[in-house]
Amino acid sequence: MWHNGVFGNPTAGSVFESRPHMTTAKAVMINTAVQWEMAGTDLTRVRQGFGRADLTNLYNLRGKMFVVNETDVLTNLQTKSYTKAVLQNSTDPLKITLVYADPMGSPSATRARVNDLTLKVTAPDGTVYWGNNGLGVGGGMWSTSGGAANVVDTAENVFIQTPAAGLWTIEVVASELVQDARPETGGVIDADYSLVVSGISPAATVPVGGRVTTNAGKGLANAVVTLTDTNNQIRTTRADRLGYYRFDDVETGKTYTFSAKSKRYVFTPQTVTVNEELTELNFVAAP
Ligand SMILES: [Ca+2]
Ligand SMILES: [Ca+2]
Ligand SMILES: [Ca+2]
Repeated sequence: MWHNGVFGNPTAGSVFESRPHMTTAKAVMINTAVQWEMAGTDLTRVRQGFGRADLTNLYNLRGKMFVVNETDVLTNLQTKSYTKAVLQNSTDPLKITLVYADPMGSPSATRARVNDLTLKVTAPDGTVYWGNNGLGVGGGMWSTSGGAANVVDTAENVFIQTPAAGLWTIEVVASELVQDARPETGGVIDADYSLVVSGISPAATVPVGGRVTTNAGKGLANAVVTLTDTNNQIRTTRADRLGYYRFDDVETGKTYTFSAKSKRYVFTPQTVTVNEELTELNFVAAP
């Protein structure tokens, strides 16, 4: 499925070249597994894990999914935020899974995990769900709100059986990075992760904005900013008196070219794939 680009993912020449990261394969399996009812002593979380892997369910959800395949990176205490829409007529549960690969732990440590990434989900009405809260030992099939950040597990889930329609905010927080988990950036302690969200509309909209300034950082009032999509549909907005501009309702998962115009100044257009709210898509005039 990955090689066929079923999740809107990039692919390569062969099935060996286009593979998801291990954490993504794990996150997708957990996310789309079918749980048994928690009943008696046989089907507790300890006994069933996150349920039975279900490829049919995975395939059927492919158009209602958002997948981060270790492409986003955090340094200590940074947060990455995603906004995803649950549609009015959706009958799917909202399931969010974060998986990260932890550096090797020490057998003598009291806690096996080394780094701590954390999943926090905020409903359209502001209710907060922390990863794995209500899902652990003695818990049920679905998340309970409130609680606290999970500091133990390297797989964190938020499962909402009947999610409210509207925009949900999903945050991945690097609560504690003590060891490098990304050798590709030597000398920098950072970590990547996989995030799988199912039960959402892939066409969620988000605001995109930023500031238009001179080379010296002075905001350019009334600068005209243009957004062009791949079908050459154009939207235009004007910066306010401090140079800030904003487009509401930009469809996510698509690539746009943004360009700015202001008298006497020249700006380089920017081509961006919008996957989340952008607040700092800034234009600085050429000197
Ligand atoms: Ca955590
Ligand atoms: Ca690194
Ligand atoms: Ca990695």
